[in-house]
Amino acid sequence: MSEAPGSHARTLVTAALPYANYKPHLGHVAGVYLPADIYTRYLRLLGEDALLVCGSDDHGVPITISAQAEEVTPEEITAKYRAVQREVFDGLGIEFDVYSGTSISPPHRELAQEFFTRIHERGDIEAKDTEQFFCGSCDRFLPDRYVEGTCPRCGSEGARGDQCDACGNGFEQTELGAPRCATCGSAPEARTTRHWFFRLDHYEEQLREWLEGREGWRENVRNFALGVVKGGLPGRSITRDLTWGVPVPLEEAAGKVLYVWFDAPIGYLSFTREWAEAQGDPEAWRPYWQAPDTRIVHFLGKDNIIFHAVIWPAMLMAHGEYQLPAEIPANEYLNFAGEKFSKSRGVGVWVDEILALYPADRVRYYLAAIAPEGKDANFSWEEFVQRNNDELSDVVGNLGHRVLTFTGKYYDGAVPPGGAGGELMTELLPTIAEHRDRWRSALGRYRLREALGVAVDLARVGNRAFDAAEPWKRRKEDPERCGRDLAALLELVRAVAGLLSPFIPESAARLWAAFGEGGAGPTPGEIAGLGRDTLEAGTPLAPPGIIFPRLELAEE
Ligand code: B3M
Ligand code: ZN
Repeated sequence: MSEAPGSHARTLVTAALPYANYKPHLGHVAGVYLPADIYTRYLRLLGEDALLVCGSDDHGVPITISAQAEEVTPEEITAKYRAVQREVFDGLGIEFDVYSGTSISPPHRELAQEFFTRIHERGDIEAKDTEQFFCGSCDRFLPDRYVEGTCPRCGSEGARGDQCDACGNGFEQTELGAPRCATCGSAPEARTTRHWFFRLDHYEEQLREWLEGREGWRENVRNFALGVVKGGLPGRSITRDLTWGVPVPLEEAAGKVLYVWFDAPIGYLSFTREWAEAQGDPEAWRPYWQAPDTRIVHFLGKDNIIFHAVIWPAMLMAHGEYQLPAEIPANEYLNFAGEKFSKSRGVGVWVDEILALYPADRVRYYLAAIAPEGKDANFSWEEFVQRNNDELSDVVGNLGHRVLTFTGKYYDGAVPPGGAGGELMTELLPTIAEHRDRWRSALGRYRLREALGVAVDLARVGNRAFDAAEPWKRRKEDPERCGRDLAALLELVRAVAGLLSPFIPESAARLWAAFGEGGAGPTPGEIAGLGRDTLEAGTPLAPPGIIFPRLELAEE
């Protein structure tokens, strides 16, 4: 099953490599980068060994087309956007252990070439003379998105030479209907050129068996991949007539490079190796990729499923030295006011824009609360403000504030005695444990929304218990009992801070710091519900003030 803890010793978490030609918007963040960060933080809270790797996807036609449009070199455009991407992720507290790029990562070229060579030597790559579109007026071949036309599978307009975004299918470009050059619009001619094809058909059986065995996987991922495999896998061209990319390691292929989708996933490996080098332990990457007790988890958007669940596993099967992906939690899309995010049409919200108005944790909170897991989600400014106010300010913030302030004021700013074994503690501890188990199970199944809901729900339980305990009355009638109640409520607040910490790490640490433990976050044992201690009586409290002030809707 896909529940996290268990038979593995470590987890390598990856987030899809964004092409180095765009600034990620909230849609990218919500579906891929934030979930990967939250999941990694969750594993670490459990005391597990986890590594989060990412970087930019620097090669291929998406980059050369953008470079041409911005009148800069591919090196310049990739450096520019890689820096932009780092800034976006930093701003949101998305912490990669390494954020590199496929054109700058030192081991990348050699690793990608080695993949090709090995697969070639096994007889799984074959050369074929093919017809490719060539634009007479631009005087060049038109790989991938240099050519557009009608999708041969679903009939949509605007399909590109390598893939249709509408149906997610891949195909050979000469299958496109009504092809035209994406640069100048003219109708291309077909010309013969030699290319190398990965014989995916050699892996059909193995892929089918493997996919059928992936029981805990999201159905959308498994069914889509199985459908592709069962539909039959034609050989797939993995070379291109381009100069930007990883050169094909064959003499007869001079002037050609590897298809970007062949080298990009190898970036996960290159970046892990780069991370190991930076640790001063060049071999440290091995257990994450080679040990049978490792788990490789790829976070991505649904348009990348075919590459990660079919082609990349086939590459790994052919190569033979690395573990296959353990999980592929692919997400749906985040729309903006019912429409797809679109830079050209100015639809959507960019990270720097929202961070200029609101703290990162409020953005993280809302995006996790509406995470596009089973279906597309929708961003709305009103809902962003409302959920932050109704949930973080009124439920979590209110609970933390009143429990801590009340105790601070009437119980000398320290945990009152008698909590352990007290009436309310006896009632609340099992509830806390039950919420922690649900939270843990939801995150183990990549259900961020559900896990976050459990954390907020625990805070609701706390607010109801505070109301029922009526400490404003009881402190006069039975101050010792009231003290025991407050000790139990403090315990609950601390648990809420722990459960929220992967989602809103900065604010959770501030809440946690109220208990005088330096904001270090809960210990793994506490989060896992194993051998946890209750707060000691007399522990000094440092109420943090208002952590979640109510938000106003900014002028648009
Ligand atoms: N670069 C897709 C994208 O940026 C692609 C992902 C690669 S993951 C190996 O949208
Ligand atoms: Zn042209």
